[in-house]
Amino acid sequence: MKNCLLTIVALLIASPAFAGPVIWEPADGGNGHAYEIIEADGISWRQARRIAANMTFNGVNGHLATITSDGEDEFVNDLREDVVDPGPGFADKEVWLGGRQRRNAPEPDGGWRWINGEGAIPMPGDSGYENWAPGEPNDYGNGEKFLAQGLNNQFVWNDEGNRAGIYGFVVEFDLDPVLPTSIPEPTTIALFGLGAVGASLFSRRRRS
Ligand SMILES: [Ca+2]
Ligand SMILES: [Ca+2]
Repeated sequence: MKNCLLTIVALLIASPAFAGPVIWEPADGGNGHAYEIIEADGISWRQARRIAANMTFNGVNGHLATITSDGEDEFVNDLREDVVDPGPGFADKEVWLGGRQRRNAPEPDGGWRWINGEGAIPMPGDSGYENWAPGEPNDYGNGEKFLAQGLNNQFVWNDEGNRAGIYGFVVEFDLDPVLPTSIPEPTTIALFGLGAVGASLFSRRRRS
C-alpha cells in the first residue's frame, strides 16, 4: 500500500505542466477566456468545429477560436508554439481558427466571417484586426475556405484547404472574466487528488 502511494506521488511529480485550457488573464490585458490547442494531424475544419463545440471547461462550451485583437492572436500563437513540434511532421504547423468563407463568395477575399456571431474577418487593408500572411488569402488550388494560423510555422493567418498542413485546432472558452479566480490552481488540484487518495487508503487500512 505504501509503495502504491509512493508511485502515485512520483507520477504526480513527473506529470508535465498542467495540460488543458489556459486562461488569458484580465490582469495581463486578457479577456478572461480560456484557450487550448488540440493536436489532431490533418483534421478537417468541420470536424474540428464539432469537437470544439462539444468540449467544456468550467461549465462553458468551447468553439473554434475567434481572434479579434493582436493580444489575443499573440496569446494563441504562443500556445501554438508551445505545442507544435518544430521538426518534420504535421507539415506547416497550422491550427484551425473559427473563421470561414461563405459558399459562392467571390474569391479569394469575399465573404469571410468569424463563427460565433463575431462578424466579418477584415481583409488586408481593412480596418479592424487581421494578420493575413503576405499574399493571403489566395484560394490556392481553388479550394481554400477555412482560416488557419501558423502557415510555415509563422505568426500569420492563411486560408487553407489542404489538411496535410494542419497540426490541430484552437478551442476558445468564453468564460465570464470573474469566474477564473475561483478555478483551483493546478497544484491545488493535484493536492486535492493526493488528499483524496490518502484519505481512501487511510480508511481502507482502518477497516482491514
Ligand atoms: Ca475570441
Ligand atoms: Ca492560402
